[in-house]
Amino acid sequence: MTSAQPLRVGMVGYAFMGAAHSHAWRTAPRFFDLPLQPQLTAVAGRNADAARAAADKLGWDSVETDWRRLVDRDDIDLIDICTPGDTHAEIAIAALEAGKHVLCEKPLANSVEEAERMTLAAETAAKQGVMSMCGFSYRRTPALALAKRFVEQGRLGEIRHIRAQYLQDWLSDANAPMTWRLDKSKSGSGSLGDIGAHSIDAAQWVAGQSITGVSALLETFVPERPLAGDLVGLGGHGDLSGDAPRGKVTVDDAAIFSAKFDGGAAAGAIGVFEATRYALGRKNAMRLELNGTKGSLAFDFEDMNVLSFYDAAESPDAGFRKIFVTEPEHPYVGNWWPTGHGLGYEHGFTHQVVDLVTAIGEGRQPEPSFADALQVQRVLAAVEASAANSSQWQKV
Ligand code: SOE
Repeated sequence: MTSAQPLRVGMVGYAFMGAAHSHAWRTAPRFFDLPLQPQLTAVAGRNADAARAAADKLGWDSVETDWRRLVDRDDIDLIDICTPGDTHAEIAIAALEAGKHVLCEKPLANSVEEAERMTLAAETAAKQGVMSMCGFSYRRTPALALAKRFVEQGRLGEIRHIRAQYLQDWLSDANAPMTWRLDKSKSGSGSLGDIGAHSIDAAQWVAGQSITGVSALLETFVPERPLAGDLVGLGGHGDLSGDAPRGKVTVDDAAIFSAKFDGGAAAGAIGVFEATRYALGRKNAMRLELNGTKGSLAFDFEDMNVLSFYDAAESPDAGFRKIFVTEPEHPYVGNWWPTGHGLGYEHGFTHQVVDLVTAIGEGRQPEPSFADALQVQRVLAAVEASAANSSQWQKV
């Protein structure tokens, strides 16, 4: 038994992300020494039976049918927001004002205006020791964290090119259902905010540079889809019977954009980004490649335990070296399995909890902060503005 003080968590939402977060809250203290001991105190969802079933399955002690109850409860220290983007601002601001720490899924909000209000609330709360973080979980993939370490060690030199792709294919089927991710009023945007936001955050974080301007193109390939019924997840089929109603897709299916980065004292990199859920055969190809004056790095989540590194100081025919990121000295890895045994998608969420709880315990601002996530939100808005204006260059 640990003697650490409890950190009593109330989670809102319990679908895909709620399940990933629940796993992380349970697992983190079993593999890492944390200054506070997470407790899965309550989960909130509007449907009492479904929320109860989720609580039993995912390991939560109690259930609420209104998230406001979590915010009001004295036995909750942190609110974990795993709901669609249209609810993030209201829940996060109410929680912060009630003195609860907040973990909020990405993208932070559905608009820059909401993200600004959330950031203001976060900065005000931080002065009282109440912390907040946005869930860009890929930062916690060991190979990407190692990539950042290499950049900080100067092993790439000055970064010239940043190439980021996030390729999935779960919407390729025109009969995949019309879930909330395809409804702009709920999700804010489509591939752009759902997966492109991860690429933007990861690229800026690994390179240590911010995007200053973009030129973009957005496309919606399938304008209507069968209504989802009770379906909330990815893929599957809606109601395909006869004249069953179809819903209008109001978000982008794919986004591409070029970008200019701010390199500080050095010349900034130029970047290309692509986010789509129509790349047949690509399941979760979250890829990032950086080319610098001394070397290059390449990562693909479909081979997530590998970081490829090209070192220009070596003989050119040495080519890219594949680093199997499973050594104890690699980020996060030492707390898991013996050398060579690899990690998966869920570990990013576990590491996210580790970093969040450690920062809260030490009274530090966790990263990415709401301010960091607001900057990503500004890039998303600039991409949309450019695409709406014939791809004209748009400053962030
Ligand atoms: C769906 O595209 C999704 O589940 C995203 O919402 C997640 O953020 C990403 O990690 C995996 O893909």
